[in-house]
Amino acid sequence: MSLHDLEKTFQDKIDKEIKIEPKDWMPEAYRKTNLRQISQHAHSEIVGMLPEGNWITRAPSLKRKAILIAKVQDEAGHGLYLYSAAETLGTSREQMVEDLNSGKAKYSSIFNYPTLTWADMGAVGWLVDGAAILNQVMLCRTSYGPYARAMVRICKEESFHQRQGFETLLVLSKGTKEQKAMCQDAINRWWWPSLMMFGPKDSESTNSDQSIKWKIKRKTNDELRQQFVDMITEQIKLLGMTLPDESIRWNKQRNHYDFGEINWDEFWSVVKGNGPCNKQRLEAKNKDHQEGLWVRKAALAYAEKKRLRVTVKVA
Ligand code: BYC
Repeated sequence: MSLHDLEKTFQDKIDKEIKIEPKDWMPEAYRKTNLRQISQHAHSEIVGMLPEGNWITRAPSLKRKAILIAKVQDEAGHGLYLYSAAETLGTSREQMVEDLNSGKAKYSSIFNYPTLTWADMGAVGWLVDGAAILNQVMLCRTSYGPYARAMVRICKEESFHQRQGFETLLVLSKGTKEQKAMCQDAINRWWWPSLMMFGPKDSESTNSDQSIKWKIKRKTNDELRQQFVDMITEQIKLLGMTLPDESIRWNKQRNHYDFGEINWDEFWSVVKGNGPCNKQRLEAKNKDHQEGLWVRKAALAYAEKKRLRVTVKVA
């Protein structure tokens, strides 16, 4: 088949909603775009464990500690499903980890902000996982099979994360004057960075047009961001708190909430490595990697021992 015919068959499949699988022919740019997005997504899950892990030893009760440990463990699992999906595109886990640790690979800007108080655990769950879930529900229908299947399971767990975050804030919002203030402060600090999670505005998004044509993305960055603003502006009423944006108001013509301008200079500065915690996150990842070497070696030695035992039995 000529290259033209291969490309046509490939696009026809996508148009007919047939998933692209690892052994199918695909344009090199489709492979690269998926690899870029899936590996960035995996890195975000893994780096995302750090700001939350920060509060495991300081959770206010045994119950809160158990819930937080479960959530952080879920994030590790999400990272692993996603690394496995990315590996089907012809790269190795080692290479991806090296790219993350060297600072070459991107991960979500949101995880370069600090978690200063217990209320941040609520705000991260409600706002950060809330933003993530909107994006990820769309990705359950993405055109690359292994990515779409990983997302189905991830979304089930993310909806638990969002609810636990909201419930944490709900308790604080009904608490003492100090707890209410802590709740409002966390919302104030996490609101704008959460809006930035959806990526640059559509006019600045270099990858969106092609990704939408290939149905890797089904909605644009601005469409998802608007959906998030509409959802959170309603949910916050139940907390009796406010969003730190005076321009939020219902727009009858658009049937959506209007909202203020995002600080895009801050967004790009964080993406380029100059956010409040970029350096700290990479240092932590590199330290963990070095300190975990004996665990990786032990796991490999155990796997090899098991393999030899099976070989002897078969023989
Ligand atoms: N941060 O052309 P665009 C979670 C980059 S983790 C950093 O619009 P695209 C959780 C972008 O990579 C949730 N960089 O890109 C875990 C591109 O640069 P390159 C993570 C960003 O890919 C633990 C450039 O800007 N979710 O749920 O079409 C605890 C131009 O952007 C960001 C995912 O990763 C950003 N925010 O669209 C709690 C979802 N935004 O690569 C929660 C999967 C943009 O060309 N990813 N950039 O050098 C996606 O859906 C898409 O990649 C994005 C961006 C919507 C994020």
